[in-house]
Amino acid sequence: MSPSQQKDQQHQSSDAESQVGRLAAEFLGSGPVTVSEIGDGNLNMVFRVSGGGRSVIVKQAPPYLRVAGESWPLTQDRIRIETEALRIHNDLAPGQVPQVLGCHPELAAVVLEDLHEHTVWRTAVIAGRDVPGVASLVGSYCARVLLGSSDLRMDASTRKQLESRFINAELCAITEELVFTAPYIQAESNSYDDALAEVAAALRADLPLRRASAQLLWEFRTRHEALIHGDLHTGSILVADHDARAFDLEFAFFGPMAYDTGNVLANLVFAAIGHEERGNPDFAAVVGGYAREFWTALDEEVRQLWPAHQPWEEAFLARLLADSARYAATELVRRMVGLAHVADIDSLPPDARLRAQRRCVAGARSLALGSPVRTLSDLWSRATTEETPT
Ligand code: SR1
Ligand code: MG
Repeated sequence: MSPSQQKDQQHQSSDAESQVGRLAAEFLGSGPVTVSEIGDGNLNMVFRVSGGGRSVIVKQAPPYLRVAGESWPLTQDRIRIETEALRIHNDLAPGQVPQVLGCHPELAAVVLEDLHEHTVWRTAVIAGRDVPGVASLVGSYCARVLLGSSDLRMDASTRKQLESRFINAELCAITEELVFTAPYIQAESNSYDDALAEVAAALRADLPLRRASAQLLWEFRTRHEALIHGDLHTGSILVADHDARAFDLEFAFFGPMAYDTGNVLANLVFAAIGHEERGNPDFAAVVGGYAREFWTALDEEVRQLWPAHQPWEEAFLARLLADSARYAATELVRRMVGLAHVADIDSLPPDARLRAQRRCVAGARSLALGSPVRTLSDLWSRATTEETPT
């Protein structure tokens, strides 16, 4: 970069920071504010703005995908979608997402409460830090928002009108491409270690798995069941003791409930396999406990919220679990060979990483191609203990 380009960039970023500072000022005491960029996400800029002894978060969407730059334009309407989804999820599951303090659609920015004492759940889990109560809270969050925004609990006309506000075509297209399509073809966006090239080639040649993924893509596009988070994993949940808040709702749309629950479970599988391959079986067992707590809380909350005049909750729960396993399979594959990976696996030393990657793909095949999963322990053991081909 030339010195004049560097100067331009400094100007642009200081302009952006003063704009962010002005947006946040009304939520802070009078006096000077400091703005620091704290985000490392793929899509947006995230700033912490502090002043007068308080702080808030400002999330701003540039008109492109942050990690790719201007070569990948992306709608700024994603901030409106995220803001509305946060408000709706907060109504359905009070206190289980960050509070929206203000929204500035013209600047594609939302101001959020700063949960600075919380940690990203993935960070805590990788560090082997048990945060009590969190898995159950995530289970009850899923039950509340998924049932609450579905025809099971929401008036049909309200729900239909709401659905039209969450078409979210561009962000759904990202998921459709990166989760269900690219990992099974030779796509430029794919990225994996050389050592995994053989596994990636086997995935491309795996017709049954490709069929299963194509069918899940169809279901992702056509099952408009509830206002799902759309990217719910341990990296999009902030935690403190007995508190869990789902964040980053820009992928929200009316889609299949099992996409969210399957993603939570797959990301717990990454954590458990990561710990096993790191030589920490005890913490891997703790993570297995999280998966059970998550599903138990979800099951209990669904039964609590279930409408009395709909006598089919057993069938609903059985299908949700079986479909969660199928969606978990797509997440297990895409985080190994696709564009976006997970630190639980990528941070392992090379030999352990390769073993973990192979296990994730083997577990995915078992979930996607085996008989329908009927119990959480069946899901967990198939995903975490499947034999890898030698
Ligand atoms: C280019 S966006 C890549 C991934 O980041 C987001 O967090 C979603 O998981 C998406 O698939
Ligand atoms: Mg995200």
